[in-house]
Amino acid sequence: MGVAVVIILVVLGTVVFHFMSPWWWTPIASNWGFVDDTIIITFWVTGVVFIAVGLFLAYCVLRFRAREGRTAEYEPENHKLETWLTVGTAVGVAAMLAPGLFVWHQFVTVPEDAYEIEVVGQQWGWAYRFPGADGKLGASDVRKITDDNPFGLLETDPAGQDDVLVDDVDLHMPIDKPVKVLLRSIDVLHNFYVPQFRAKMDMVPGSVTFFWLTPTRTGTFDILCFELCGVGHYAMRGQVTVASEETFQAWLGEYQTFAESLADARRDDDGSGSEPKLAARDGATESAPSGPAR
Ligand SMILES: [Cu+2]
Repeated sequence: MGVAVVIILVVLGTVVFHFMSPWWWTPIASNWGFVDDTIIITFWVTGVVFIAVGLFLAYCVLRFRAREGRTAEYEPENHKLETWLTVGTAVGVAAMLAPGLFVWHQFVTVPEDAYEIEVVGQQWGWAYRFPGADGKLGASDVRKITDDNPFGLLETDPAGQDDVLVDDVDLHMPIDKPVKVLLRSIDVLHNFYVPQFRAKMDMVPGSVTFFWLTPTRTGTFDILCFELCGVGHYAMRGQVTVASEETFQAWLGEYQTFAESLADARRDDDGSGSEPKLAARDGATESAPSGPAR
């Protein structure tokens, strides 16, 4: 009797906790509401099965408890019951997996008019690149990375000359516009994650991964690295601000293009100020993870 009561209390307590718990997702800020829906469907399927199995267990403990003269009956086959359990399990698993296939199809089908931006991950910080007036991001190669060219852009690619380089962990995005986020890492595995966007993707050195979203709510949200990437992993954070197109363009206008930053860096290298600047950069590298080493 006691065991059955404990099982029933565990089932009831779990259900009450699920609905009363103060922990829930942070309010969504992108078009990926379908991602939340699939998780809620999974909660329903697993919740119903959990309650049914828990209550059935309590019933069996009570109904078939040990009594004087009662013996267990051995019944290895029950075709009717097995058919029901197989069909029920198949329907439950399909209900959990099928919505995920639909949402994944949407997730990898990028709208034609999506605005491309690039996120570059590095132990332990972020940097961003936006296409210039030509609307195209230029080619890059990690082997071209130097102090003067931290993104490793190919100087021979004209499409890259007007790319705007944001060497800062804070990112801005325009609202209500599909954005294709191209992801690149220049050292180890990272993962670009903004919880409010309900989208994330691994960043793999040597390849360019991507996801897309349409930001639907203005605000400033945390950017987290979601892949354990070294001792400074916890500090690999940034912020993304979703704002109007005008605010976004004004922010973007504060940054230099690749051609401008290269010319500036080379002018600095030629001048007398180059030594202290490089020394300061080396110092910053050694003091990581307090800031991005670049
Ligand atoms: Cu990381």
